[in-house]
Amino acid sequence: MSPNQPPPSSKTLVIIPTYDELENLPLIVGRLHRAQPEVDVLVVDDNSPDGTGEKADEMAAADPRIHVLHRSEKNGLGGAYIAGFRWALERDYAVVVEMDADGSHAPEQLDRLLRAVDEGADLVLGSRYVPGGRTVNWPLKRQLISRGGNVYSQLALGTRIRDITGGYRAFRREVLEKLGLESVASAGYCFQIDLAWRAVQLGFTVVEVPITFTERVIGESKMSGSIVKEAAVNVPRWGLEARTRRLRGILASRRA
Ligand SMILES: Nc1nc2c(ncn2[C@@H]2O[C@H](COP(=O)(O)OP(=O)(O)O)[C@@H](O)[C@H]2O)c(=O)[nH]1
Ligand SMILES: [Mg+2]
Repeated sequence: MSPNQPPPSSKTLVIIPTYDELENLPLIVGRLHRAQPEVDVLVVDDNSPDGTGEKADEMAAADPRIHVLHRSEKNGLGGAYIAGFRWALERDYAVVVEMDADGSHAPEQLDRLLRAVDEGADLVLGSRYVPGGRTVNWPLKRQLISRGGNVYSQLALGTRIRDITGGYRAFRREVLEKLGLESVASAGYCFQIDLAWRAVQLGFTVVEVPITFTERVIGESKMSGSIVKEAAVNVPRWGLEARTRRLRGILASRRA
């Protein structure tokens, strides 16, 4: 990059999906704008019964950096992010960030992700499981599901990514343009695995940077058993498909 050109992170959109995060939303956006005053925010609300969507509208009316996308019903994290990504791609953002509303992803650490993008990474994963990364106050059950899900994914996909299920990430827009958003069907946490795996397979540079994940203090988690099941079924299938493709490639090149 030429020294005179602004870095990609100078045009960043942070997408925050919300479902019943009325108290958390102003806190997280306030922290974010204190840490990174230049970034725009898109709240994607699934018609939260607690009025998060109306709160987001109020905030957007008072601050031109804040935008809101309303969806009619609770439809999973994946659907909310896809809608947000489309919104971003219709505008001229160079970097798009995923961030939870509940404070688990520290806005004060966003600079780590953005720096890695500016240094050339295509997709930056905030990682709890690389040196320097950690979790705070996370119940043992959730830690086990998360660790287990990552080992499972590493084996099934043959990837070395340590934290492929995390949801604090920065995408260079080119990645979102090429991922094939229209064919992403994953709704829950396997959405995160799906996207990172697609980026790896397309040959994008995927980098992990350490983050501290802090369990929410306010509100409730939307994690459920069906979310775990969705990942458990899909991930080995993707691994098998990738291995079959590789094998076919080897066989075809031998025949040639
Ligand atoms: N729009 C939308 N946001 C959701 C949905 N499910 C979860 N979220 C948001 O996604 C983020 C992470 O969810 P959370 O329940 O904290 O998951 P956990 O951290 O894994 O327990 C939070 O900002 C939630 O409000 C959904 O169906 N629709
Ligand atoms: Mg959470």
